[in-house]
Amino acid sequence: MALFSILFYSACSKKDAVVPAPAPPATTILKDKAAFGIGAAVKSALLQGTYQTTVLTYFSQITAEYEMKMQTIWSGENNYNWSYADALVNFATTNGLNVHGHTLLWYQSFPAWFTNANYDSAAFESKVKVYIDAVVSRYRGKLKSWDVANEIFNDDGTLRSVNCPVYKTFKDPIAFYGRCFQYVRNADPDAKLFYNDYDVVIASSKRYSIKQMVSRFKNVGYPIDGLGEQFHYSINTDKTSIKSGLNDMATTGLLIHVSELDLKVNVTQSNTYVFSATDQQLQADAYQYIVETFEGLPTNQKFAITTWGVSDKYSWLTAGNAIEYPLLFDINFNKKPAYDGFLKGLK
Ligand code: 9MR
Repeated sequence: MALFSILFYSACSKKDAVVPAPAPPATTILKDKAAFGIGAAVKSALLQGTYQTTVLTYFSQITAEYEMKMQTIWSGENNYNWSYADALVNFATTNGLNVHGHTLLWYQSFPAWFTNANYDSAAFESKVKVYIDAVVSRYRGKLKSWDVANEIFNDDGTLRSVNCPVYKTFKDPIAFYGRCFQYVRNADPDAKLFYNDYDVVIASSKRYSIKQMVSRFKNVGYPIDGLGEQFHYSINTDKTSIKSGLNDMATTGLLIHVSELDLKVNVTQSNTYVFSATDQQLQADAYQYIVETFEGLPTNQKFAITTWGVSDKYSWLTAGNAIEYPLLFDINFNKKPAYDGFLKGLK
């Protein structure tokens, strides 16, 4: 009887073995293949037609290109214009997209009425706290993460002083930023809080200052969960720096966000530039390299990769009529080789 059973079951399993289930086709959709967020910066005015379909098909999260900046929302001391930010957040909620909030504090985005008031440090901070409370609590539970502060350092690691209202007002700007991270945490305890900047992987002095700030926050007890590196680079950006810089950022143990990725191809800014097949392939290779390098980070630190826009047609780099092709989709929303490079880079 036992022998019969063995023979019976082995015959069955042999039979099963010869009819393998067909392997599911490998997905070609970025958000489906990635184990982390795939983001796009969007503009609410463009969210219709093919632009909207492209966002919904390929991406899992969005960043507002300008709608959630202080200059857009804080129209007067007691006046808030929520219409643009609300539209984006409602769109995301309806369609199951995450929203990355960008950005609460940015030297370029303090409204004129605020900077013209020339507040002393106490008034400055209490107004900013009111703003943070209003914005962060309005979107509490709807946003997954916030860039709390953006671009506070120069590439040489010093604090940005030119046109920076925070620098002008505070003896110790870093301590002010730390308290702001705490205000955001208090207003939405579940949101992941990021510091965001550009050139982080290629400018080692800036990176060092960011890491020092993170250590200081940790020592004092100010909350911070992640670092964003914008990644506005080109097909010529040094790959060794990309790898060593990203790995160095990850030594903080924080979440890492490639937060504004785009890669220029017309590096000499020529008026007669033609996007050749060679450059299309170089761009695809560069996207692949960045995604592969990001994939090499510890699993629990891979927050998201966000491209700064969707189609080459509406990139901030082409807005001034420059000849550029920095994104994953061309002006007709067709996938570029860059898209395939990105896809190949995903594990
Ligand atoms: O791409 C954004 C552009 O549409 C806005 O007019 C501009 C000012 O709000 O900001 C651009 O986005 C910037 C981002 O917020 C911070 N990093 C650099 C980005 C490109 O300038």
